[in-house]
Amino acid sequence: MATKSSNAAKKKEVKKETKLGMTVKKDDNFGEWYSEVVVHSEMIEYYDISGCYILRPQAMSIWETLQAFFDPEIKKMGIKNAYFPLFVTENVLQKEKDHIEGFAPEVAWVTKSGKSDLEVPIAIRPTSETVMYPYFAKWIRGHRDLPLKLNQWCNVVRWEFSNPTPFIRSREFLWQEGHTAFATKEEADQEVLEILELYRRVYEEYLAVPVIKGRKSELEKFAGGLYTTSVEAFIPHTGRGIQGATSHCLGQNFAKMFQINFEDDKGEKGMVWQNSWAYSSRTIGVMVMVHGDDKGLVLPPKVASVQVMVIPVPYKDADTTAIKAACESTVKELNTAAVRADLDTRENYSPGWKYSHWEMKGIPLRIEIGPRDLEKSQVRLVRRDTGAKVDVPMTELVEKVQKILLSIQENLFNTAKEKRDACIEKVHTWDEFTTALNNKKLIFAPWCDEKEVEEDVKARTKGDHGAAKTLCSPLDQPEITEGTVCFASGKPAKKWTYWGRSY
Ligand code: 87F
Repeated sequence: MATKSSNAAKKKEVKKETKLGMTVKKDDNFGEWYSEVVVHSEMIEYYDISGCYILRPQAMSIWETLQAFFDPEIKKMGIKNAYFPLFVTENVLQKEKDHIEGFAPEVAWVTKSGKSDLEVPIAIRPTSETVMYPYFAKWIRGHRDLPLKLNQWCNVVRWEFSNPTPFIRSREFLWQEGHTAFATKEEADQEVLEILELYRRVYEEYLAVPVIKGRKSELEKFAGGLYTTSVEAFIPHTGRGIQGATSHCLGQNFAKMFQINFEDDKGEKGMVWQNSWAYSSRTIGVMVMVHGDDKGLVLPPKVASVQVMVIPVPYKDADTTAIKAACESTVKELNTAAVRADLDTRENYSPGWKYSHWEMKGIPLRIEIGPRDLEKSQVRLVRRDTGAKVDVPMTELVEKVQKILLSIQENLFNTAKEKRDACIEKVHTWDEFTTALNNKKLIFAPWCDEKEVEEDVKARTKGDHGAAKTLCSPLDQPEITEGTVCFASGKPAKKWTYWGRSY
């Protein structure tokens, strides 16, 4: 039997834990809310180097789920995994000097081993073009060596100085980087779009985040490439766009720089056409920002390592043994049907405390089992996304749970899309543009597609919250009707383009 003093100790412990709940509302202070969610959901632990974060199992399992989707998909396309070194010499890095110029401040260097200076400093890869392409030049000789299609899963380091944010902008992050070389531009063009479609699926099918597939402007594209495509997401709470992933056609720029040549079937010399493409651990941050609420994290069932948490609800003199047994068999039955279910049997926490605890961690569905449920041979299901409760006969457990998980996945996407779409504002004039920008809109405008005009828009919108820029021109273009002019320059419009502030 528990003594008075040990009961008091238990209570104290519960109280201390209770303090770990969410204290900031998403609407009140988005930045603090985000930090609180990623830490309290146990995805992130802050580290003693600014801009570096520990990815805890809750985060890593999501990364692995996305990898388990993407990796087999690219293998079906004939892309093979490889691993290149983390380090690159200054000499090789400088080969890309025209494009690296803007990036140079972000490159981190190793200058010492122990107490002695290295003979030459070596850089830590910020991306691997310069690491890989000298070997592409070596490995590609004739047309039979093409296409060469490699991918690597790795970390990269970019010593960012502005506002580090877990997942979204960190100094070290995880990504996959694909690097491919073809004999013809047509093959390269086709792959760019195939990869972009996989990125759309990562966001929309797994993370339940709607994205726009589009092409980057000349100003926003990767300067080393020919053209850049991307998937763009939007965060309604901050009114900012965020680049979700990129798929570049590099053209022959790198082939020239690194002399990646081949002999075609007629014995004629040619230069390869290249692509590169990447998505990173930023995907997870976008998901958190889009779905999270005042109670904490909200996980789409497809990426939740635990989809269902079963919680026993023992009333004072209820048969706790029977309740526990029912909980255990519920978990077992769900696991057998490949539903990822777990059981919280801890006795030093009340059911109510557990409800908010697992809500904060984003578990999509909770099952409560109490004495009344046992009597009626039912369980109570509570959805994380809507809070809706439904009592389900134990005989229909698996079927109902599977159906609800699918419905949660669908509802998260639909809700996110509705909220995103409600932020889209079509504008035709500069006045409408600035008003929409101040109202945190995702702006859709006819544009003349001139670099100088985008630079001008940037300059004219510079302010405390950052300037407006193009996010992308959607691949799916509405018609430009006769006489439509650019919102910023008044010249004839060439395309419809999304504009806004961005991360
Ligand atoms: C930071 C420091 C040095 C971006 C950098 O997008 C170099 C760079 O080249 C740099 N930040 N970039 C562009 C990366 C282009 C490209 N690389 C392969 C991708 C996809 C994956």
